[in-house]
Amino acid sequence: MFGLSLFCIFLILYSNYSIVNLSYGAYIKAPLSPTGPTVKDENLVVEKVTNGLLDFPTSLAFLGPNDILITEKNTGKVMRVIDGQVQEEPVLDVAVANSIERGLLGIAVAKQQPDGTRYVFLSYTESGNNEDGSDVEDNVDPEGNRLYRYEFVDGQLINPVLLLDLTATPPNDRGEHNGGKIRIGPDNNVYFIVGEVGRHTTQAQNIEDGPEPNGLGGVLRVTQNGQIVQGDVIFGDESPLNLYYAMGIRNSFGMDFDPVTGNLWDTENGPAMGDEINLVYPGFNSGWMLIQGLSKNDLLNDGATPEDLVYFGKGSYSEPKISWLTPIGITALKFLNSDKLGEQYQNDMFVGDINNGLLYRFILNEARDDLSFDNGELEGNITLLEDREVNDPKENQPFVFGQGFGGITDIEVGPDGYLYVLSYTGSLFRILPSSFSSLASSSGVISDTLATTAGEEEQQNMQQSSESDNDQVSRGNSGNSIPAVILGLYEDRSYSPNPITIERGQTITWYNGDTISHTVTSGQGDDEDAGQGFDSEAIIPNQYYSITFEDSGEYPYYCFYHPSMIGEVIVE
Ligand SMILES: [Ca+2]
Ligand SMILES: [Ca+2]
Ligand SMILES: [Ca+2]
Repeated sequence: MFGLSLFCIFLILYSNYSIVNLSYGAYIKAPLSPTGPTVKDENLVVEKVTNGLLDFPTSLAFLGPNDILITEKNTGKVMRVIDGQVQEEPVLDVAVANSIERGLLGIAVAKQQPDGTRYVFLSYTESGNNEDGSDVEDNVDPEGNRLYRYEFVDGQLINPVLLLDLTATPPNDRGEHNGGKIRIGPDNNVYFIVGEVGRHTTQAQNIEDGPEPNGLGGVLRVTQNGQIVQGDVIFGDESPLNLYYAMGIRNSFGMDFDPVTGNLWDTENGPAMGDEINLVYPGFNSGWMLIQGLSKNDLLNDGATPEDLVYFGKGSYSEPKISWLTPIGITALKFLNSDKLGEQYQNDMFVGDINNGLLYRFILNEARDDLSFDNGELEGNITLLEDREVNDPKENQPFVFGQGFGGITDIEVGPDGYLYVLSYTGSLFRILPSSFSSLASSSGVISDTLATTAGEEEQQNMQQSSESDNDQVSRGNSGNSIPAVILGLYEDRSYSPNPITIERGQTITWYNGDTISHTVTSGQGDDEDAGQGFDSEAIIPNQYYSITFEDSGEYPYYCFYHPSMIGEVIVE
């Protein structure tokens, strides 16, 4: 319908972004902001910690101050970062299946044993033939989703002990929902969260006439030696029920223990709806695959209520503390057990997402068994949150603490008490008071701006963006560029103004003023040739995209991710 010759698309901010890349949850993965991540609190700054890019980092853990281990999803390498320098040689390189959400996924470092032994726990989808990616390239089934204990000795991870061996073979031939995060609990046991691995439908997924639970779809708990934890029986005393701490979990990329109460909290991923934050008590049943999100909404459209779930032992259902109707691709969860960012943030919960690259802050109530919204700390319309549901991306606003990180895969608190944020785009950032920032740099941590330390790809993006920004400014000054704003999910009011009427040769610059990524894509969602005329791909919050229209005509457009968002350009 439209030829590309009709358009001069002079600004493509995110050339490294691809909407056909389905890895990590088939999620839209927010690119790193060309100007670097920022936080709202002007007393805090974001610094880049790592000098050198990591390959799709998934999790991090501290060995000590400025000494960090980071897992790489697709290579199976555990990289070490000392004083900001990514060391050339990995401390371990395992063979992983790495399709979609498979790979080297989780890491936890235990407190030193009395004899000086340092245990490091790793979770990964082990390759079926000792080669990385053979599940993709040669269709080799993975060996399993496995939890290992290693010892950290002389800069190497050695003496692996297999603690948990779960199937990684999905019924649907895909590689999603392997979970993978690991935490050491206040009881010194090892907690491991795993999804239902490509839609297994056992009783642990609340399918009453399904097979017996197989260890998937829950939080599992073992001792540091891989033994069953003795004491109160939660779901049952026979294998594998005696491994489960919680079940009915579809998939997760984040969990942490509240440093005040010791309660476990998690993030859970819904399908096309119903991301969640949950308080995970022993016996928690999250409801999948009969319930996702708030049960009263019946988002899965199956008419199921909590009474229809499968309960073992002390199992019981609880509603999420908050749920998102439109998924954000919720990922990491970490409590800031430090006052180093200011007392007002101490013990607050920080959460990341992969779709938008946003960092969220949640505050708990006084009893710390629920989230608190009406606390005077959150800005914005909190009355919209009384229903415990983010019905519209605008409702995220009170929680948004920082942005521009690119898809976030992990969050940790360092021995320095600062908040560390890992981006799938390959860098680790940390948030600290601006007054301490220069001090940090003199102590050897890399604190240069992105422009001087970024990898090649990042630099390319930045050049494009700064060129384009100049372009946009100069055109704006000459009256040739027409500003437009992307507001969010408001159907034909999503883009403003709408329609936009311009003359031939004029340029429109869309600014994404929403809190999630959107696109400007030619056509409508059900058109066969949608996107062939023009396609911005993801425009992340606070970024711009411009198109010059050379020929007269009417050009409908929409958001690829949210097809109900529609607009029109009329070129006279
Ligand atoms: Ca490897
Ligand atoms: Ca749930
Ligand atoms: Ca709401």
